[in-house]
Amino acid sequence: MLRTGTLKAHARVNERVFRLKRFTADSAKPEVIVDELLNGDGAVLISGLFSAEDIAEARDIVMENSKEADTVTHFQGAAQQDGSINLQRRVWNLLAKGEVFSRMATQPVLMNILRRFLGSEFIMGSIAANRLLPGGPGQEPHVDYPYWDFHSPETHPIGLNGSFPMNAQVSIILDPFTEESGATAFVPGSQKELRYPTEADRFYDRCERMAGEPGDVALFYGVTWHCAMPNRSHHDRNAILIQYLPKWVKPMEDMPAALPQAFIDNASADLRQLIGLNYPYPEVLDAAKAGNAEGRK
Ligand SMILES: O=C(O)CCC(=O)C(=O)O
Ligand SMILES: [Fe+2]
Repeated sequence: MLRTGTLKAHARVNERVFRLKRFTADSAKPEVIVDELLNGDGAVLISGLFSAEDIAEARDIVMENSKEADTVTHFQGAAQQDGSINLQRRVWNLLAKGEVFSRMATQPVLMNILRRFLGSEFIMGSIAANRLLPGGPGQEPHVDYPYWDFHSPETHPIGLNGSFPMNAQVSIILDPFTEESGATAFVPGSQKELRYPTEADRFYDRCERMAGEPGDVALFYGVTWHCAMPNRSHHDRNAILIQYLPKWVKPMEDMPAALPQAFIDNASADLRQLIGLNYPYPEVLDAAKAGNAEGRK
């Protein structure tokens, strides 16, 4: 009896369909997606933006660059304490690690949505991979940079809320994102009130998953409560995580400092914008070209 009951319960879990609105390159109209991010669930899935070749190449580079667990990570305090932190690995500064990542960062459908969401001169704050090995740990439920330390709201301006966006997150899925493999969990609608989630929010009871196939993109507003979940599958769970910001938010990765000069010299107009070269503040104004540099006229 007990055994049958267990099997039935297991089958139901496997059949679960998650609440995540799905779009294609054609249906992902900027005004529709922006409304979903601000006023809907806070997250969407877009398919068909990347070729299988690009996804395979990106995955190979991530695997090659994460043989050791030797980079900084975030929201993994529990894993640090229980000794499983080496089963999740980050690869930072991806623009320097393969041309495929420049194509991913500047994907035209995403660029169009982001121009509308974050302002036409938006920048990229980080492009990194998150690899969860089999048995890898989940993260604490959180909100993303620049709100990521909002567990201490007094360090931010009084009255700060999520009514206008200072972040958009893109996860390019490189391996099957399932409940078992640790697909990112999120609470639909939680972006409407800027808060760092607490135990009382019952995150794990309420969460849905950004489930998807390799090549799918999960796009979400980073004030939506979310986290990577434990990888209980037998395969690695890789994703490219791109953080986009308005032009005036201090980026998380110092890309101009981390990239070779030749990369910067040859960067396309979109990439120059993304790495912050169109809005070069702070600047040593004592050394800046003399004359008027700002104003309507
Ligand atoms: O990899 C994931 O599923 C999410 C990662 C994330 O939310 C983060 O690192 O801020
Ligand atoms: Fe996050």
